[in-house]
Amino acid sequence: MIANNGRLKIAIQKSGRLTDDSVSLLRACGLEFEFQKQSLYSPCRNFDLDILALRDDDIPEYVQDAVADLGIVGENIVREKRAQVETITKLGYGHCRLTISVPQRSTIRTVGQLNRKRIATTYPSTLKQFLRSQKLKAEVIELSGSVELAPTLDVADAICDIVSTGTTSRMNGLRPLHVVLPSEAILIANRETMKNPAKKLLVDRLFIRISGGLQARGKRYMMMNAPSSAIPRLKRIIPSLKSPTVVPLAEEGMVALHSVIGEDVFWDVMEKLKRAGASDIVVVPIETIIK
Ligand code: PRT
Ligand code: ZN
Repeated sequence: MIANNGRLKIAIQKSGRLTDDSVSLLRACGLEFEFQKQSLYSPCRNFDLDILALRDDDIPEYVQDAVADLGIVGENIVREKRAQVETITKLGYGHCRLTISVPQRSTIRTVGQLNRKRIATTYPSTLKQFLRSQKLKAEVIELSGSVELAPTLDVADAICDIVSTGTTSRMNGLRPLHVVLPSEAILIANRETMKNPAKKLLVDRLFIRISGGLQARGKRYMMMNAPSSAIPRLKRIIPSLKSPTVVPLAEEGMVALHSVIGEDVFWDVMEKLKRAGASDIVVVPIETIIK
């Protein structure tokens, strides 16, 4: 049932690894709201949107059942719950991978050798689907947590669990064997919401803001002065998305060049630009890029 007050509802994780980044993402979209972990609803003051704080495991189903129109949750949870929802976009945070690992001393070296072995997991559905796809018969042992302890307790020969830095695995004497599913936070939508013109309009407005922030991520805006004679040289150095904007300056024979640049290459490029004749180089952060 879609609540009919016309406002969108977006579900985000109440308290956990995705919470801070999800709140920051919504704030970066210009949304004004108080977010309190204790309260279920946080209404936005300047957009027809209410934020619902929920356990991440419940989000896919609540979006599927229209308790919320939208949700931000790990792809791993959406897959595991087999939720019938629409994925709108990946969000670039909460990166991790659902991984099959075995004890360091295990003789299992290939996925094929998992046949007839015991694998402990909190992701039974995704694991079973993977085993079927590999035509493997293994016993899936469903646990509710602390999966990494299962081999030590001799409850399992392998585990299938979320890995991020890999520290937990290493500390428990496990080595990765196979990545079943790479995952990150994604924005999902209820299918009926996307067919409702008024709600779809709100979703589109929100999506433009979110993708603007995603486009701007890792990019800076760079401005510099240079003699016009240096333009061809400078243009070759700047790996911008489009050709840089060139603006004439009041001083005869001088121009200003503006360009978007990736922060990963910025220092290298800046040194080259200086050597090629650029001066007064100013670099500023970009909040959003609307295409
Ligand atoms: O209370 P609630 O049910 O909402 O939260 P939760 O405790 O179930 O989930 P939470 O907050 O731990 O994770 C939310 C989402 O973050 C997950 O569904 C993933 O999409 C994503 N994510 C990213 C992770 C990790 N990184 C991660 N490292 N989820 C879990 N982990 C676990 C991992 O299983 C391991 O046990 O963190 C531990 C440390 O990982 P390493 O490899 O960095 O040592
Ligand atoms: Zn959870």
